[in-house]
Amino acid sequence: MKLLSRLITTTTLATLATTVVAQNVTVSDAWVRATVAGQMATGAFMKITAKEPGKLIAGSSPVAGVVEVHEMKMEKDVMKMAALPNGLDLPAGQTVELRPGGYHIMLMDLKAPLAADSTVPVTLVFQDAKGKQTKQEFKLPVKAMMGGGGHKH
Ligand SMILES: [Cu+2]
Repeated sequence: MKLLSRLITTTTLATLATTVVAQNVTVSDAWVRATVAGQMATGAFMKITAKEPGKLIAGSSPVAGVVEVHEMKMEKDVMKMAALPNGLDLPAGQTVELRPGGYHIMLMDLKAPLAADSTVPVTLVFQDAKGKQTKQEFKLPVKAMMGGGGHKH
């Protein structure tokens, strides 16, 4: 896993807007929640639509020591979140929404606070049905929290 994230970090960076057409996936409405000093984790959210069935299996970012694909759900009235061990399924032609309170990309071990109106590079790793992996970097806009529940570890 360490080696994988190092490989991803050294991948050539592509400058991209928030709406991107990759080989297989389209990402739209992407954003990262701003953080305050001392906050060690935040979430990245977006809509992902895959042309062919695939998975979002991993991510990396220079601003975070660890990036994971997470799921958040209610369990006996308690919000819990956990990494998805097999990645996030992306059925063909269906838009999968990553949003506060649901699936999200977790940025942990943050190296500095993420200020609203800045951008954060995040590389996502997708895997197709044959197991082939593709990486794509996104420049995600940082936005202040818009109401709703917190996102705590
Ligand atoms: Cu999380």
